[in-house]
Amino acid sequence: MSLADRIAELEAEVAQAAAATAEEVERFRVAMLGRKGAVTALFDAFKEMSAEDKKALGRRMNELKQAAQARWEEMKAGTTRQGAAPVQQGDPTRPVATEQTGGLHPITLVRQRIVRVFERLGYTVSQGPEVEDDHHNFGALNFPPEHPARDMQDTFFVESPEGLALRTHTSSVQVRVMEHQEPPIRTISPGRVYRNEAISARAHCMFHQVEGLYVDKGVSFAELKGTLDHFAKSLFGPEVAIRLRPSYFPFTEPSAEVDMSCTICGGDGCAVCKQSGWVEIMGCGMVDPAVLANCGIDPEVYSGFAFGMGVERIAQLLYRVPDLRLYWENDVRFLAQFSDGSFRN
Ligand code: 2NL
Repeated sequence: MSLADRIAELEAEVAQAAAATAEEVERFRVAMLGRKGAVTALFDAFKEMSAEDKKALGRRMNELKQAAQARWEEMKAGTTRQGAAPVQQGDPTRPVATEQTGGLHPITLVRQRIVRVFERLGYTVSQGPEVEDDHHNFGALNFPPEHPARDMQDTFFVESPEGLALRTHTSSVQVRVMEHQEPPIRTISPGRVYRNEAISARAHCMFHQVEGLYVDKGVSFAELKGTLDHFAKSLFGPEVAIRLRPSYFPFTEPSAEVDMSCTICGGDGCAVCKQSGWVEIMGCGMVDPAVLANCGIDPEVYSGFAFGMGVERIAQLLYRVPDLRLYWENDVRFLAQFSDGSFRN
């Protein structure tokens, strides 16, 4: 081993030295600085070296000797450095901590809660493709050929000869159900939908919808209202009320927007409800007879109601989420707040 290497070795030894008792302190002094100690031996070897080597290493030698002396004084004074404390070895057989396991995404949690309310009323859950043809997304639902919703600005088209597009609502799934199933039909269709919009605090190009459809003999607007009142109270509490405002959708007639009494201020007026006491939660209406006919159901025999809501919107009201972009940023400081502990063991 070269002298330089030996110096480095002893420098490390000095830096890491620790002593718990006076005996150990003395053992360090003897091993390093005693007449037969390592540093003393180094100086003996140093004497035999060429003038050139002495010049190169002399300073380090002196520094090492000073460091060894200082370390010895320190240890004598009873000050052991932290880095030299004995290593605490944990118990490797201990079970791993489970507190950090994940939870369901707030949109998943709220979708499940919405779906549950309707399942208990006897609704089935239906699903369908996210890439749709014009007939299921627009044609069957009474969108005239020149309707603005069919515009490139609102719809993401897929390059294809058939004019496929990302579905803009899950009504397309319900069209498929009506085409294949005889009434009575009670179904809800949760799923992702896409609209070509600039992303902001209030809008996203993808969101989650839950649509509902009930078709049978003699289905009335009063039943629609009762169903939605039950839904709002189930999710937000028995004290909330709903109101319906006339509106327009191509696939329902009559159509309405559904407002709920503001859950933040209880209807007194606040920033969330813009002082009105009411917040919009969904759209609804009686299925247009032309839509029933398009799907092979005789509108002279059957009638139906339908509704559609945004899961992000419902979650925003349930959890007071100020900005829709938070849902998709994957920030655990946001997501961890919704963990219901169901994934813990
Ligand atoms: C909204 C409004 C709505 C429907 C969806 C529907 C489906 C069929 C026939 C007729 Cl197959 N209607 N769905 C009806 C009214 C409103 O959604 O604001 N969604 C986020």
